[in-house]
Parts: sequence; structure tokens; C-alpha cells
Amino acid sequence: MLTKANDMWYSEYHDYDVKFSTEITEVFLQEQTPFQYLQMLKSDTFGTFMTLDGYIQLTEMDEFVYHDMISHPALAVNPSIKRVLIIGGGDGGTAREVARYKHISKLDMVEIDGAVVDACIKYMPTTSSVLTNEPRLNLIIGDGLAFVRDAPDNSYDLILVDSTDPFGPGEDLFTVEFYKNCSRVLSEDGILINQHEGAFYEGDVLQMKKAHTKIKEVFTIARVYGFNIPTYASGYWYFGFASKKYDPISDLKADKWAEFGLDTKYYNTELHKGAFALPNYVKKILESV
Ligand code: AG3
Repeated sequence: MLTKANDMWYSEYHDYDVKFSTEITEVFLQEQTPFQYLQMLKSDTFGTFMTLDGYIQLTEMDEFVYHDMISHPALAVNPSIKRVLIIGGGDGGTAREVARYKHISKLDMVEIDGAVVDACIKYMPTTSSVLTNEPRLNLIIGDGLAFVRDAPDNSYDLILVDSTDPFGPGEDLFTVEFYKNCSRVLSEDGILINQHEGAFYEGDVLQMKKAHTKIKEVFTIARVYGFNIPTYASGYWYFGFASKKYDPISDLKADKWAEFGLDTKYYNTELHKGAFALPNYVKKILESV
């Protein structure tokens, strides 16, 4: 019989009767911040990982998928992007990918929860080292909604909304008010990338519809693309690509992007085209809003 001296597991509901679990080898931190419940844990398979309000945000094993896909598609559609705003993203993974583009001149990041930043600096150096090493990065601990409300017109070319799901501290980032301000703050050829949740489990589908309805109201072009990430519900998750004039496929500048010479672990420009090709059941969900 197999016995274990220390049988400790992290479990997360992916649906009311479905759970995702991994055995915990280390507990670094568990605390209620002023905004959310934060855990830093470790498992053999996933390495160090962070959860917020009971949902895995990133793991050392698959964060590359998420961070490649939130940042590179937009820069391959508009390689002239120079001014970037990240909303959320306290672990630093998104800033790390954006910072690889040497021509980016302005890189602002507004994270609401300073405890997330501190925890990642301490326990998640693979994503967070950019937070202390990158001179172009201007890290602001504050409310993303208020920041965008107060930002001048046409002050960014790209906004990456690296938020939690549409409940808790992330909820404001899924509102028409927020998207309208993003649109105003973006240049004419600006792009906004946001969370689009999952398409299999009922709760995620609801959130996907919520995210998509609102963004469609504000942006002429509002497309959705997917990626394979094992630690999010069903292993497949989506981002929204919103812009005033660029179509993510017909305006893809694959050759220009290749000139950046970036060695990416998930993203490439072939996959870019495929990621925007959606299964029929997902198209139906999006068309229903
Ligand atoms: N941001 C959160 C993505 C959504 C996670 N949701 C979930 N697992 N239900 C990730 C932060 C990485 N920089």
C-alpha cells in the first residue's frame, strides 16, 4: 500500500462538481490582502504557483503560454507600438515579455495589490525580476480603473489587461466605462487585450459572454483568440483582441515581427493565425451576445 507522510493537496473548483488538484510540497505564503486571498504554493509538476481568491493565476510550468499570448500577438499586428500600459500583472510576467522589445519607450504598469507584487518578488523571480531590473518600467500601485479614467487622450498604443476574473478586485476591469476610457486613451492604431475566460464550464462561459458583450459595445474590431494552458479550467483559455482599425489576421506583420528576433516558447506567427480560428461552439457563444 502506498502511504505518504505528508499528503497535502491544493484543489480548485473548475465547476461545481469538477476539481483540479496538485500535491503541495511547500507553502510559502497564505494571506488575506486588503483586496483578495493570496497563496504562494509549490508542487513538483507545476513549480511555484500563485492563487488569488482560490484561482491559480500563474505557475512556473505554464506561465510562458499566458505571457506570450497576452503580449506578442498585438506587437505582431502593430510592430510600431511604443507606449504600453499594463493593468494588473503584478507577477511581472507580462512586463517581462513586453520589455523584450527594445523599441518600447514607455512601459507603465498599474497593479492594485502591492502584496501580490511583494510576494512575486520574493517567490516568483522568473516573472518578477523585470519589476526590479527594468529601467523603462514605471510600476504604480493603484486602481487601474481610476488610472485610465485620469489618463490623457491618445497616451498609449497598447493596453494589456492582465487581470483576475470578472469578480472581486478585477470586476471593474470588465465594464463599459473602463473600455470606453481605454478606447479614449489609446491612439488611433491602438490595441487592447483583455481576459476572455474559458468556454467549457458554465461559470466561465458566463464570464466570457460578460467580457465579450461589453468590449463589443466599445470597439469596432473585437476578436477572440485561444491558448492551451493546463492550469486554467479545461486547459484552454481566451483573450480578447480589440482595436479601432486593425484586424488581427489581415493586418498581421509576420515578417516585421520576425525581425525582432525573439525566441518565444509558445508564440509564433503561424500559431497566431490558428489561435484566432475558433471552434463552432465558441463562435456560437460569442455570437449569442
Ligand atoms: N491573470 C489571471 C487569469 C485568469 C485566471 N482565472 C482562472 N484561473 N479562473 C493571470 C496573471 C498572470 N500574469
